[in-house]
Amino acid sequence: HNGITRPQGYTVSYHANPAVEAHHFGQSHPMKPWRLVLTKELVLAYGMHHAMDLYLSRAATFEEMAEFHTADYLEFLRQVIPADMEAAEQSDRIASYNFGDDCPIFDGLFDYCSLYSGATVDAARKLINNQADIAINWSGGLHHAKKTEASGFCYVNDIVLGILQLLRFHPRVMYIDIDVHHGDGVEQAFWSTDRVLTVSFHKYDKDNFFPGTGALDSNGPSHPLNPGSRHAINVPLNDGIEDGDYLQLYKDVISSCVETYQPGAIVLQCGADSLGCDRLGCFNLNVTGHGSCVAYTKTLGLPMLVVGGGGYTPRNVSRAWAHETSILIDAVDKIDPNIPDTVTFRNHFGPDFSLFPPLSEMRKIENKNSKQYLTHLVNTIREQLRYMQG
Ligand code: ZLM
Ligand code: CA
Ligand code: ZN
Repeated sequence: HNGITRPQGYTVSYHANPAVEAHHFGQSHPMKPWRLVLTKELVLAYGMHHAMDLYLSRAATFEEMAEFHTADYLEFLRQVIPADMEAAEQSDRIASYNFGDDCPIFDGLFDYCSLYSGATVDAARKLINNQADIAINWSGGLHHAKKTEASGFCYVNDIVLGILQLLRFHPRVMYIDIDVHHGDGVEQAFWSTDRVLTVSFHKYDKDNFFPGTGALDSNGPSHPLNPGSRHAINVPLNDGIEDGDYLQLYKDVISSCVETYQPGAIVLQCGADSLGCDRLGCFNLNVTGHGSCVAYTKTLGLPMLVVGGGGYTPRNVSRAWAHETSILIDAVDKIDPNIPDTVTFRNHFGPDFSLFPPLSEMRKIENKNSKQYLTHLVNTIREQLRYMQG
């Protein structure tokens, strides 16, 4: 192998199950679980598995998922089949649980959900049992799912389940979300508690970008009797933000949050739809810029649960998550930025075979975030944090 061993002095666990990757949301649906195949192949080709503990994740049990979701919803998720989509008897419940074009009913839906959720729960348990310092599940990060409702390609909220595990041990957990969409499901799940601080960076345009929530002044229900009021931080952005500005903003916001909140653990959702050239996204981040946020978060030295999320240009999703795996095992300088020219990789990464193609230049979206606006965001959030302290 290529010399990646275990130089880190800390333990990284990697949770995956190839059974997740085989599921299909349907023709031309943007969510493609096979992007995980590409990610895993890169991780293995670079020999990163030599520096991590690999776990074949198991399916979360019904009871584990019922720590957040209702039994009614889970029971429906377990028994529904694609043909029910057209069947009149089920149509009321299908509509009320929000299944449809964004959240289709496909073969093996319940297995898919319980497998990606099991991996996040396993990862969280490795952290609380002190068997890992950093735990990774690229198949998780499905931040839109609600207690009784599917939303935005998400059915079961594995992140909420993972945080509930961490709360068994840590008094305070901080959640960070760099997916281009607002992490509404996680925010909502914890907005009545002061034991979780949620922070989402996202494109915000109330009427024209999903899910339409996450305004700067949306900090959870504000009431003197709600301990969770002000424990939601939102960083609403406009189109086209670039690496340098994003990283500066990320450091300014996250350092202030950590200083004030003093979390015992961090959950980082690494949605790769914030990269340039994403099919659904509208930012101009490069693989290196996205990765710098992961690298900065790692320097905080806290136990860290790292999950995936969105990402709709599969070759770039796999580039980002492979690069971020190398960051988490401290092996960036041992990774060849030229992807090996193998049969599988030729189709996806040719003709350049670069791990770091210039995404921000390939489909340039005008940067609508002025320096003045970004300064305003940081100042407002620091003000919010002062109020949060009481
Ligand atoms: N229509 N097919 C991000 C979740 C984003 C809601 C507009 C559905 C799509 C999109 C689905 C093949 C995460 C909305 C969209 C069409 C109402 C969204 C199926 C194309 C297709 O071609 C498509 C028939 C589909 C869905 C585009 N949906 C683009 N954006 C968002 C959800 C999830 O990345 O944050 C985490 C994993 N939905 O904008 C509509 C309003 C449904
Ligand atoms: Ca986000
Ligand atoms: Zn997204």
